[in-house]
Amino acid sequence: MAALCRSLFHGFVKGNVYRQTSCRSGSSVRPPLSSMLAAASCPELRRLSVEEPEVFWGSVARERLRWIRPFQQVKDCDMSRGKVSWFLGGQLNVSVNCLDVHVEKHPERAALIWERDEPGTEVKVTYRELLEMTCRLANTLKSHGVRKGDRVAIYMPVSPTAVAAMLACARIGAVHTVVFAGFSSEALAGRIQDAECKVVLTCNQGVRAGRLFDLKSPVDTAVKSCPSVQHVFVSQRTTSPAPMGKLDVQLEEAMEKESAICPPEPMDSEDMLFMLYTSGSTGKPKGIVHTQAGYLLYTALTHQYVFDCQPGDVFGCVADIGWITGHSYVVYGPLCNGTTTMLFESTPVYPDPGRYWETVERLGINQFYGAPTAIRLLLKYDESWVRKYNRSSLRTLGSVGEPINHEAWDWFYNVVGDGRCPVVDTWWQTETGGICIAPRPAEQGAEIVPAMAMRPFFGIQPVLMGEEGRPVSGNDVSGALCLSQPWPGIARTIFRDHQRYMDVYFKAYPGHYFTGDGAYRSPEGYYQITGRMDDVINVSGHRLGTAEIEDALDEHPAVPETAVVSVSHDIKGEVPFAFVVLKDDASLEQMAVLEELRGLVASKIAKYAVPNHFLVVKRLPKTRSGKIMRRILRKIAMEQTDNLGDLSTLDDPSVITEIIQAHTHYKNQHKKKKN
Ligand code: 7RM
Repeated sequence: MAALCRSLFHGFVKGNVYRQTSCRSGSSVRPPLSSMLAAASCPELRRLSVEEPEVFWGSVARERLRWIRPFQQVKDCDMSRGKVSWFLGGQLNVSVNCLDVHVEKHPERAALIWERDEPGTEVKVTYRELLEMTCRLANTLKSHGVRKGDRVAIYMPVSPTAVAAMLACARIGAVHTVVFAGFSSEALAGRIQDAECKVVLTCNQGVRAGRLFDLKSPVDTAVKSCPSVQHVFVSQRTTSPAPMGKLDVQLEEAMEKESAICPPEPMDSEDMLFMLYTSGSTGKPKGIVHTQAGYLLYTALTHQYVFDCQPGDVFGCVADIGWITGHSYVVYGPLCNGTTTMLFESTPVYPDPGRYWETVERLGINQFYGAPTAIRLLLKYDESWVRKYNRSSLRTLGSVGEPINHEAWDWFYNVVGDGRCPVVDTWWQTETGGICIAPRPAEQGAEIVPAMAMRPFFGIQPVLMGEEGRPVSGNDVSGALCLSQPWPGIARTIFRDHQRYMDVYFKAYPGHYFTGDGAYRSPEGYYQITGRMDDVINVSGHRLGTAEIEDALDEHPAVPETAVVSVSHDIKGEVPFAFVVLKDDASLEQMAVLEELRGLVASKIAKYAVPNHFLVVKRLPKTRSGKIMRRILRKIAMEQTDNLGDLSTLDDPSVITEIIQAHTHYKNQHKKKKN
């Protein structure tokens, strides 16, 4: 591994380092980090954050958040027991920090710019207006019986109403769980049931790339199997009327009737703010739980420092609110910092591949934050789609969700940013709450190495673990990426399953948070993420468990067993490849089976989870103890059969030749079809 990383990455680390020359010098332009810390340089802050986390985080939390009751203790954490608490004894309200504090200072500043699907039809919402919407929505929830601690499902694409719904929950102490509007009704139902949501918020329809899609009917189907749901609030996104059933409440009409003032609920620092489901290597998606103060502080601080975001900036993160990136860098971080944040409803290629950059020009976006998969898609088109738009407002470009390859990094930096804007490759996870490893370009003399996440954020202490489960020291080494110190943004538990939280994150390397990713530390001490070490795959930056897909496929009556692995894809990064064992009397040439398998995955999970490849095999390679050896299947799928690695635990080696033959046949069929 180390040798591989060396050959891949060493060359440009030496030869191709971009040093920021025209950077801002620390505390003079940005608001003081804290009066006590203001004089400190960034390296000093970094040192303080790791060596004296209580001093660092205590000062930052006092300075940057408005407290209803001050906290008495900065932290009480013991990672070996999976216990994390920050700012104990303190009370605050997240919506007050995201709205009221800004309304006092700049009520007419745009909080949101809703960049709707149709270019040129954007809608601005000021901080004053967003507070009003949030309060009306909060009062609506309250008058329908939603109380502190109740769970609220939000199945809506990004829009001001969806943001107001999140903040309304925060205002009254309810816990939101946003479910990406691309998930199937069954996936939605599973989440509503697990969280026992009292109400669901949705829209009649969604709009994307000029097409309308239904949201109300998947909700109707889902709630049939969700006895906890008492009301479904339906927001009217399009003019098409949605059939209204007895659970349904028209959201805008209900909000009209409510007061625009809603007193904020005082929340303990460690009360739940939201939960968000994410895929793991085994089992059903996990309800990742984030709490109030630590999460908010961490997203706000990372948002400011990683992107060099200044008050009044227009921040353009194109993520959907159904993912953690949307929570932390469309909603909570930017609003806590009083920034104007863009809500992007469309796609990178609608109506044409210039959409992002036309939006940058029209809205004057200062920081653009997106996914490598979109960059890889766009760089296939002519550069003129970028060049014809004025991008001089841009100061920082950010990438998130998966490793960014060199071609994409270079294009982002040179074409989009004209070689003028630092690119920050930001590594983090649903579980980390906010960015953990990323360059901080605003620091004086900070250098940026292409396609490297590089530097741990304040308070983050990465450790690379070797095969014997011990930290590997020194530089130019690889290992399992762990974080050895608690930080305020880390998830506190898995909803109603603390044992699983312990097992997944704290068991492999006792006392450390295990990320599931592998990483390489360069000779300069910079970090490069090398990818997942478990059975999680990353399709266009979206996390999927191979086990989830297998579970869906295995439901087919003709399918006794399947194994799903990932293969590389030049735009999506990775795509699922399914090895399928059929019952004796079935064959995949009976197209029905194949279509049924596709349909199963789409309906149980989502369309993007449907495998791009299906290969029928007689048997799967297994260890003597019966575990499927996906590692070998992946090599076969990737056509790397000259080195299959250690086969000593394999039960019956003849399986391998069988599968390789089937795969060769499949490839040839594929080629024939293409020609
Ligand atoms: C923010 C987010 C997390 C997983 C993570 C990694 C991968 C994310 C990067 C990355 C390489 C990056 N949350 N990942 N960012 N890999 N470089 N900059 O994506 O929970 O949905 O996914 O995504 O494998 O563990 S997530």
